[in-house]
Amino acid sequence: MILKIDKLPVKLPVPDAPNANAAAYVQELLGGKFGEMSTLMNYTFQSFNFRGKEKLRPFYDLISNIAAEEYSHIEMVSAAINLLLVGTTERKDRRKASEKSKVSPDPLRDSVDFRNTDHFIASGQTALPVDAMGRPWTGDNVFSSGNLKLDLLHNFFLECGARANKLRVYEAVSDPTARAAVGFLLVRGGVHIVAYARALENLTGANVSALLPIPDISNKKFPEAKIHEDKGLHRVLFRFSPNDYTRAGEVFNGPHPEDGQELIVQDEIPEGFPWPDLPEEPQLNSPGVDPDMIKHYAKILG
Ligand code: MN3
Repeated sequence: MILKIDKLPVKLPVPDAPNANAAAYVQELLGGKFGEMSTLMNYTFQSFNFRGKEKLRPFYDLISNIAAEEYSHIEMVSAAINLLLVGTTERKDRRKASEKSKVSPDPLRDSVDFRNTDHFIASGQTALPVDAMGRPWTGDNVFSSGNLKLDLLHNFFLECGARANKLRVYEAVSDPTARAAVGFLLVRGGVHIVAYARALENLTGANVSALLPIPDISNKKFPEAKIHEDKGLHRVLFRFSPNDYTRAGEVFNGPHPEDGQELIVQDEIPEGFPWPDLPEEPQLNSPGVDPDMIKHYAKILG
């Protein structure tokens, strides 16, 4: 069972201006092969399929716990995409002008030139489970072999691949909303990289931490990540459950591979921030029918 909390894990700034193409780019971090839907569903299915819990409980607790945090990441990235899409098509102005000329309004005209037309056709200018090219997320992105060493190795690779993609989205999109989302994900994904490295080390004795960071640049170089690392968020694993998954700390322990500070499991989940207000989009009949549009057609048919 899962406990759901109506909050976001990080405060996202409201964009100065809408940016549909930035939203399309950020979709990669939601529904891409290495996006948050992939981390969420990989760890979720691995936790559902976990055998031998008696013997390996700390590893089960670690994977289950991270799975729960990933849900908060799909929520946060979806919120960022929504924020970037607010106001990208015209609500009223062009319609008023066309009322005079008797030309039918086309408030979605700008969307023709945006990278992802599904944001305007399939959705009400909102997030979708697709990548930056609009390809739907698929269960093919889930790896759940049942072999713990192999699954942990996959998860370590998945988080490093995710980190590479986050860095590239950061380089492509300078919007503060997108960068706040990426900065936070770099830090929390960084915790999960360390968690899977440490899990492999505890399971096998291999020095996986010696590979880090991948790619070879510190989160501290990015201001939107550094603000969270300065608060210690890069070495805390939150226990996303009031009473369960208590043994993850038997795997997530020791010094952080980058700055040597102690890794911590915190029993309380983060406080969270309210969802930003997302206004109606009447030109998309979202959520309801646009009264001005009806008035316009009544007049010209009339
Ligand atoms: Mn994540």
